[in-house]
Amino acid sequence: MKHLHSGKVRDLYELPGGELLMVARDTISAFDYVLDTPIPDKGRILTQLSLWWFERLADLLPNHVLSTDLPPGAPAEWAGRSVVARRLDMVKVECVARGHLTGSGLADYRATGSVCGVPLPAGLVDGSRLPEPIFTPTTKADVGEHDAPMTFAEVAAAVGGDVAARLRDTTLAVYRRGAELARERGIIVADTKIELGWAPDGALVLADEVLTPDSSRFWPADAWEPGRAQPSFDKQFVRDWLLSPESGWDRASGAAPPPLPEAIVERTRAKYVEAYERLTGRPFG
Ligand code: Q0T
Repeated sequence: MKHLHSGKVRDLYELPGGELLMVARDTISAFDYVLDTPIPDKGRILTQLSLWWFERLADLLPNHVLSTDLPPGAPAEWAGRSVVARRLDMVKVECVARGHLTGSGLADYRATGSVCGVPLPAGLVDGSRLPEPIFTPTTKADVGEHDAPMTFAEVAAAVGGDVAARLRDTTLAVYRRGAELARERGIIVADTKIELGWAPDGALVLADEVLTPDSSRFWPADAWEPGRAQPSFDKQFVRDWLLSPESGWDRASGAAPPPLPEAIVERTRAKYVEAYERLTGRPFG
C-alpha cells in the first residue's frame, strides 16, 4: 500500500491494483486546528454515514465506492472506516451548495450583497434560510491557504459552460436531497461541500465523503434562530469548552488548543452517534 496523501481527518493510499483506499481518522478540528484528542469512533461513524448517503443518492449519480471490505494487508483497526474507491480525475473546483447563510457566504454577502456572484435579497442575517439553495463554488486552495469564492462565470471559464452547469446542477441536487431528508429528522444542513471526479468512461462521479458533519454544517433544527451564530450539531461542546475559562486556552494567543477532557470527548462522540442514528434510523455499532 502506497501512502498518497494525509488531510485533516483522512489518509489516502494506493492499492496494488491502482484503486484508492481512503481511511477516516477519529480526529476532529475546531477553530482551524486539528485537535490532539481524538473522538472515539468518529472515523467509523462518518464513513458509515457517508456510505448510507451514497446509497440514497445513487439515482442522481454514481459514486466512487468499489468495496467496503478491508483489503489484504490493511490493519484490522481500519475496519469500518476505510473505503476502496475508484481513482478519478478530480474536478478542480470546490463544489458547495448553501441553503442557509453563514460563514464565508455571510462575509461575501455583507461585502457585496451576493454570494459567489449570486444576488440575494437585502436584510439577510447569520443563519437566514435562502429563498432557494444556491451553488457557491470556490477555488481549491493549497494547504494552509483559504479557498476563494468563484462566480459561475469563472467556473465556466475554467471548465467550460456545459461542465459548469453539470457541477452546479449536481451539487444542488445532492444538497436538496440531503437537506430535505435531514430536515425531517430535526437536522438543518446549512451547506455542503462535495467532491466530484471524472471516470474514464466520462461519467461524473461523487467521491470522498458526502453529507457528513465534516463536509457540511449540521445545525439542530429546534435551536435555529437567525440573527446569531447557530450552535453546531456536533462540535458545540468542543467549541464552548475551548472558549471557556476552564480550558485555559487563549484563542488570540496563537497557541494550539489544549487536550479535551473526557466528558467533552464523550458528549461529542454521543452527538456523532446521534446524527448517524437520527439520519439513518439505524443503531450505530
Ligand atoms: C481522490 C482520485 O489527494 C488529495 O490531494 C492531493 C494533493 C485529495 N484527494 C484526492 C482524492 C479521490 C477521492 N475521494 C478519488 N476517488 N480519486 N482522487 C481524494 N482526496
